[in-house]
Amino acid sequence: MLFFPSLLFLAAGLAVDDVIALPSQKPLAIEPLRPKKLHGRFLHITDIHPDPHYVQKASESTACHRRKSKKKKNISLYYGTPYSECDSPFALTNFTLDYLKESWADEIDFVIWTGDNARHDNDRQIPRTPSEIYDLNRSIATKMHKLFSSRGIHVVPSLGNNDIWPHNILSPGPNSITNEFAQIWSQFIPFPYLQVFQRGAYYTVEVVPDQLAAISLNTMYFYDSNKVVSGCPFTDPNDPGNLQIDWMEVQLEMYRKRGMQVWITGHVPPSASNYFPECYVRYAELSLRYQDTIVGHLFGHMNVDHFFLLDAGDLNAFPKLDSKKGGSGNSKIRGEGTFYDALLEEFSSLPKSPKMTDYAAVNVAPSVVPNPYLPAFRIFSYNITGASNGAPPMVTQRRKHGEHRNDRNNSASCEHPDYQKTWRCHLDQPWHSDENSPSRTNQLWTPLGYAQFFIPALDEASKNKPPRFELEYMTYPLDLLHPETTEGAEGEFVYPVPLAYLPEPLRTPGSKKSKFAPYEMRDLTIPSWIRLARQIADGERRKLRKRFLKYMYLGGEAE
Ligand SMILES: *[C@@H]1O[C@H](CO)[C@@H](O)[C@H](O)[C@H]1NC(C)=O
Ligand SMILES: *[C@@H]1O[C@H](CO)[C@@H](O)[C@H](O)[C@H]1NC(C)=O
Ligand SMILES: *[C@@H]1O[C@H](CO)[C@@H](O)[C@H](O)[C@H]1NC(C)=O
Ligand SMILES: *[C@@H]1O[C@H](CO)[C@@H](O)[C@H](O)[C@H]1NC(C)=O
Ligand SMILES: CC(=O)N[C@H]1CO[C@H](CO)[C@@H](O)[C@@H]1O
Repeated sequence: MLFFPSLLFLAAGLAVDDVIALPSQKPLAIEPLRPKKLHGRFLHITDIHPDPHYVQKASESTACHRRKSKKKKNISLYYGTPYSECDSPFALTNFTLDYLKESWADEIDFVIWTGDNARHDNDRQIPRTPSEIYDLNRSIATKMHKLFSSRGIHVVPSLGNNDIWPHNILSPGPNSITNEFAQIWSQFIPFPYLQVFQRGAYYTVEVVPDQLAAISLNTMYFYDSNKVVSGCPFTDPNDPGNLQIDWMEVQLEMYRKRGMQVWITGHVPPSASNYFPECYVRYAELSLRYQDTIVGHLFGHMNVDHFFLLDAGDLNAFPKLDSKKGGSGNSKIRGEGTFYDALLEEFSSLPKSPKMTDYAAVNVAPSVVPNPYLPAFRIFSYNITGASNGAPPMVTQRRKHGEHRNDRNNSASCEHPDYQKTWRCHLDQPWHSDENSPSRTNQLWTPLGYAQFFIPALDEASKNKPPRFELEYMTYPLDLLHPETTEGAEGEFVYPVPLAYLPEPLRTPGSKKSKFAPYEMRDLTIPSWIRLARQIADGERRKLRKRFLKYMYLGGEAE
């Protein structure tokens, strides 16, 4: 609310300083939050999709809005209907957020929240309206603020394709949508980025001041279902997708110069099937060029638990050009078969000894909405050994100079008129990869793993019997659950998963095997993701492959 007057001026295109005298340089409201103590963990939550019209005992074919027949089958449940096409009742979103506050707010340092906070059914009898969408967001944003940012925990939201009306369509800002979200999220967006936000709905936050940042992207300008933008064409520098990537490049360069590390976050994952081809090329190139600065990529939207790799090979491929390809929303990666088949094919095509400079891993978290699976969220842990708690940042390690890629021989293809004016033929900046950076070798800020929690028995919950979040699985090997040395900034033990949230047998050291620890990743560096991808692709590791498949669809229908 504090922001309101200045926002009006910004909306009118005037610089704030021209209009009202502000105390020099001081942000208006958000003081940088300084958590008292780093825990080395954060929450990733996505696709909440609350639906104010959801009613109990309605039929699934009405999006759980109305009763249709007397049939007992497929009627909606009080806390949400698992494996359905319905959105979340407030009972579920309230339960989830309250649970997160009670159980996790004291255990985490920040919250990555990757969008879609409005219902997304297309019930013609109750059409979605902008004010309903804004209300839903406001209600969840207010709650997020109360639960987290008011207690010193940064919340980093990003815009989803259903947070806007009509869904999937967002024209270049400033517009009513970007202005509305600038207000709804005023608690979360640092003041210096508000003006940029009004133009593009992206911003960045230093989640650990001077040390670790998150960049929140507006993927609507990259998403090929957004029919009012042209998808980062090389010939249009003012395309909002190009402007956003330019901005992202500047942020990465600044953070790199400051020796900081960065999480890239957003709603629609950066895959060739989701993004306009030219936006995808630019995103992939930037991800690899700043491999020494980006610790990871966190996205939502798909509602399917998975990861995939960005690959330098994609930049050297010269496919048939088709900048506005058709198809809608949650399309499969490519070709026939399920999404799982496509991922398996991708993992299988990894070379025997991949060059680590050529990859980045993208993590896509499952949704809170039980459509079409079960509600879930992730608690990541990251290395805080050597972090300076609130004190001025330590002198950071100087990063290696960038290197020009000499294995890219585009000249033949780039002489072809079809390609001369595409990004592929103009991305010749040196790449900053460094084996000794947190994305490659476990050290301060390296992501270590995540534990995923879900509600397996949502169908057994009722008004008088609240559901329960349980551990679904973790990426850690069992021996890392019980650290033997003190590693915290204040010399305390740092557990990747607080012991109370582990199943009973795992709370004491000594277990050798557990169904909760199938991946046994020692950290979430790029080499670790590539190793896992290769293991999943290995026909001999059938058990592991089955687990990966199970987590994707949870026994529901494979898409
Ligand atoms: C009812 O549920 C079953 C199994 O969960 C599913 O196969 C079927 O398509 C559903 N019917 C409708 C009308 O949604
Ligand atoms: C959800 O929480 C809000 C307050 O945050 C409350 O007004 C609303 O009644 C709750 N709804 C349900 C179904 O629990
Ligand atoms: C690049 O490819 C072209 C045509 O295929 C070839 O003539 C040229 O020698 C190659 N250059 C390098 C540096 O490999
Ligand atoms: C964190 O990084 C340090 C090296 O800087 C390493 O010694 C330590 O084992 C890592 N901690 C964890 C929990 O992996
Ligand atoms: C549906 C809903 O939760 N609406 C809320 C939107 O936000 C306004 C103001 O913050 C509340 O008054 C509404 O109840």
